[in-house]
Amino acid sequence: IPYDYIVVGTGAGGLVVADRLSEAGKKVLVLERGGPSLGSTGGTYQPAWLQGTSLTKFDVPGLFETMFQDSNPFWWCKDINVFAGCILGGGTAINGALYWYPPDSDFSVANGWPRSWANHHPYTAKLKARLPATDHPSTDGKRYLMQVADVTAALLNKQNYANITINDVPDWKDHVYGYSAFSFINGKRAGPIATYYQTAIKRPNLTYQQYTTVLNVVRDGSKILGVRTNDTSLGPDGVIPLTPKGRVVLAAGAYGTPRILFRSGIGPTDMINIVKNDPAAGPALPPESQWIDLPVGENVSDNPSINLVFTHPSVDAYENWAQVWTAPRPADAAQYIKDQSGIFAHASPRLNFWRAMGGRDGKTRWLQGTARPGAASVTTSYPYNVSNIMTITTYLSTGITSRGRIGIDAALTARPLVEPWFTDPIDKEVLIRGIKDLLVNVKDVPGLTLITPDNTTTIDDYVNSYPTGGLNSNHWVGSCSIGAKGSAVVDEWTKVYGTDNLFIIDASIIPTIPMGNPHGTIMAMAEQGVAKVLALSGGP
Ligand code: 6FA
Ligand code: ABL
Repeated sequence: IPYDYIVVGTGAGGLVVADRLSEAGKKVLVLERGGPSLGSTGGTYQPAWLQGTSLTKFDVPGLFETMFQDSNPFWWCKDINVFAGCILGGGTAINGALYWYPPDSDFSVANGWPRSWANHHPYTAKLKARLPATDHPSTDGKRYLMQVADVTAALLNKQNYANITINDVPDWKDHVYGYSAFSFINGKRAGPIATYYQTAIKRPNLTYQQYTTVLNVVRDGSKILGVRTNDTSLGPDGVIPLTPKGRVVLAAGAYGTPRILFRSGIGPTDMINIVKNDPAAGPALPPESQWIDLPVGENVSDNPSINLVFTHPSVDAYENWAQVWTAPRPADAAQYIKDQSGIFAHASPRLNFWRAMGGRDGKTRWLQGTARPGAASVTTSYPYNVSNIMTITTYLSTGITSRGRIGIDAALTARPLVEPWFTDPIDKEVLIRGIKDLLVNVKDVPGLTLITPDNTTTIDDYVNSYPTGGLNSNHWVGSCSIGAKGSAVVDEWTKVYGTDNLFIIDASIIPTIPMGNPHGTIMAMAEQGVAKVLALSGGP
């Protein structure tokens, strides 16, 4: 105490930042509200069949679907009303770990990035060196439970899709499919926790404090003096100070970071007034003359997604993943314990595909598909064989024009205020057309049957009556967008406008939805973001 840099949050953004700042010799404090995840970080939560090993729920890829089927899901943030990980690694401790090297479009001027960000290649190369992707995560190099990939490939082969290794050609995203790629290493969840965190935590100039929630930054006008936490043993009123030239980097996620800003008097006045009315948070606000009006929480996007459920006689639905925690298939469990090979070395997805689509507004939107055994829900009045079910989730991706807003309610719970899916009807039109195109050849794949929607429901009706929350893809970006003064929250150095030394490096600064599931893009962004922070003069 005090610190050169205080990093708030240990998700996809925060861990990269913590590692690179400490590598540069800065005195760094990392604050995380959650506790351990992977066994290597002190995590211990495991099913009975893994007793005697150091493998946890978070380590074992094949336990991914149990994140949604557990009576004590302590890893979810309880004060964010969408799925968000409040644990070491954030979303990367609990996600499906689909991992894509970013295409150039993920950092293009056309997609809202400052020109100085366009050459992401050196930073993406740094990420790849630390965390290579794999599309064959089992330690024996074989692929398991691949029937869903074969069936989906058979469908796409009727439609002139090319079969590629997706991460070998990140910019090729039109009519391609390939095996799902993951951020797993040695058959286990890795991501930034098993890589960046491991080097960061060993450095004597880095302090890691878990189970500590940052409530707000403490500031005098534009100058940030430190952070206020919920732990009064860390300093008077829980406040931890910065060195005179010190900086704070917020990496608390697309919901967590805006809430910290609102509680620091930064954001739209309606949100700060909610804080003002809160008996605990209100008194910590700076005087109204120091409030900083920025579009925090606006410009939010997330992929709208629709599930299509099928059966095929070759598919092994793996009991819809319902047995993997309490009663896994014995041979598969034994194989995984022996050498981290087999079905448990994969998360549920098996194949991914992309195509480009034109809209009547002249814009191009990309459609992504993810195919997996099992299904979150089936709606049909016809009989079907539950042991043969599989899902193709269709996501609308880069190019979507719909935007929403996130904020806080009177309980200070972070939530969507305007849901971001289909606020532009053209997004919906394009997704419907993409689904119809995909389904044209179902009849040409012997044995393939669409069961949700069933054959009494049109695609238009299915999409139009889809429960809005079900459109959520958990890929929130844009709530603290990077961009030009006046319309954005952070500048090209990731510094919050109107402040001297407050930075943001997490999903919230990404201005438009990336091409694929975003944690690879977020880590590549963080490599570039932290390099810019270190290069910006005036710091420690
Ligand atoms: N992304 C992918 O690329 N592939 C996937 O397969 C994938 N799947 C999922 C998924 O299945 C689920 C259920 C969810 C929720 C997300 C998925 N994502 C996937 C998205 C991906 O995980 C997120 O986009 C990514 O993790 C976002 O990275 P960020 O760095 O922006 O934010 P995080 O939420 O990861 O981390 C925030 C951290 O800050 C957490 O550790 C949290 O505990 C901490 N924090 C929040 N508020 C704090 C506070 N006030 N004080 C201290 N710490 C705080
Ligand atoms: C992602 O990127 C999405 O954010 C997740 O929603 C998705 O997992 C994973 N990757 C894997 O594709 C799905 C599960 O497969 C479903 O069982 C679950 O109902 C859904 O997440 C919840 O959003």
